[in-house]
Amino acid sequence: MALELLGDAMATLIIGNKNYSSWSLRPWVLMEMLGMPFVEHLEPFEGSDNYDRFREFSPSGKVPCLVEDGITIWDSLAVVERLAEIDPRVWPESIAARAFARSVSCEIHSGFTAVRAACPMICRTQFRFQKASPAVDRELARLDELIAQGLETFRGPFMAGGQFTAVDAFLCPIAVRVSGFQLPLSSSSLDYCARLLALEPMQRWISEARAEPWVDEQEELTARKNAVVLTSDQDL
Ligand SMILES: N[C@@H](CCC(=O)N[C@@H](CS)C(=O)NCC(=O)O)C(=O)O
Repeated sequence: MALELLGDAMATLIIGNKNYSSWSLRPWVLMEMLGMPFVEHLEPFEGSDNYDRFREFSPSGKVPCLVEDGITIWDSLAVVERLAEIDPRVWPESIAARAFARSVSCEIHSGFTAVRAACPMICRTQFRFQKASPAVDRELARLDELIAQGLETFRGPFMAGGQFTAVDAFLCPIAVRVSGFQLPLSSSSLDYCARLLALEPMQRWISEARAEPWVDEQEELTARKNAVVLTSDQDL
């Protein structure tokens, strides 16, 4: 796919499969929640090696990326920072809330590798997680800690106050994993995750994910190694 085919009238957000692409979900849900106009272009994963095909539009060979007036911005964090230049509501207003939101977003972006590896985001399947490990337990405890800190300090209902901002977008894929794998978190963290999943764009993302025909066997097998399948729209 050549970039010219995407059109340049409006920013185009190129995403992967809604069922699996946790990184794509972040800028997508943020733009949807803020009502930012964009064209969605979904480029499905085909097998385990999409690098050459994705390199035609994304320098890293990965999604998401944002194409705007012939400029390509790749990596979800860079995309979110570009969105912040366009719309100040991307980050919270107060310095303290902004500092917290940015720190948590970066921590999520570079961390939580044990939970990410053990519990891939799979929207269509309901699992029960069974492979606890010290690394996963530590990350879940940290997740509880940072959600509690955000809600207590900024008084909710979102992570850095009354409005949905980028930090909530970064937590949306985690909310899918928490619910999809029944991960053990505190009741206030579970309530916060449920609040994210109830948002209209999240409901739409999940129902569109469930309607997708593509199956990523590698992700599905990873999940099945670590968890029992409770309900699935997809037999392997
Ligand atoms: N750090 C990158 C990670 C992007 C990433 O890993 N994207 C995955 C999809 S969720 C991808 O494009 N993988 C290529 C592939 O599966 O072939 C970001 O934040 O955007």
